[in-house]
Amino acid sequence: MFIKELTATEFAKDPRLTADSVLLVKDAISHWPAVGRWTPSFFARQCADIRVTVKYFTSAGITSQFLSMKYFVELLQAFNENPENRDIAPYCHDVPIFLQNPDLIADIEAFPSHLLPEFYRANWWEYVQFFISPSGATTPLHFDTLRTHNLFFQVMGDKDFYLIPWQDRNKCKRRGWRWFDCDPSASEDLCQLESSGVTVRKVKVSAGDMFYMPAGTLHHVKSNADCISFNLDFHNKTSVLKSFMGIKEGMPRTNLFYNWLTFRALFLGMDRSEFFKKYRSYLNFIS
Ligand SMILES: O=C(O)CCC(=O)C(=O)O
Ligand SMILES: [Fe+2]
Repeated sequence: MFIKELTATEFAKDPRLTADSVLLVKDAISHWPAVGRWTPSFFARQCADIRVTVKYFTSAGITSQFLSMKYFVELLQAFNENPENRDIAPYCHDVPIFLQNPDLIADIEAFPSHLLPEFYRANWWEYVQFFISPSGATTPLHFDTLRTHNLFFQVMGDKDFYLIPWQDRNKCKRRGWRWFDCDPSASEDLCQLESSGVTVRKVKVSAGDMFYMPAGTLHHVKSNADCISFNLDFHNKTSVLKSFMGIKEGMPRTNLFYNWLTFRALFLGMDRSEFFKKYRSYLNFIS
């Protein structure tokens, strides 16, 4: 797996994503008002009553709750006072924040929508999924369920991404469609992976950075501080076609619906608002 790291100035000379390499652009978004302004307490004040999905990635599996932002931030602060039990790290995970509070878009200055396929550019903010996590919170190894590309923005704190290429997915104790029973940040599991010929790459993504993972990249993500991030999962024509091969590997039927819809959007020029009416539920789809 090829990993490119560029400064914002270097990236500005050739601002493109290439599907065969992971890309880290240092300080690409440091100038956004959100960087510096957005903190958990800011969200507790500005978005107190919006309802957010709070996930717990425990050793026994994933559980989730639907809570107010204010209450989630109280849980995060309580966890920070007593962080020993990682199993109860509350993680505000995959929240379509700009649909819930469009005023926040004003804190994003010059979103790089030119990096996306034309279809997504005008309404990029509709597709955003947002994350707030305490230090120590971990999203276990997985790939993104529709097998989309992932453009990721780190607004506060830093995260370690442990990355494994798509081609190695069946060497990593795969469970169902997209989860994996191994922890590439733990030395024992890492040794096992390496002895099966899997190379794990670690990338630190810090506040102000933009990060891109090509479709299907496996990632295990650990927060090293209170973190705020958001991503945008998107397809291009190549990735949406490849996504249909997931049928042979146990991809859920619901995914087939969203990928078929996206196929129609990208190949057949479906109307944007018609598309989004049907796609909207994907943003609350836990899989
Ligand atoms: O930041 C995280 O903990 C998870 C991020 C992730 O899985 C994603 O962006 O798809
Ligand atoms: Fe992911």
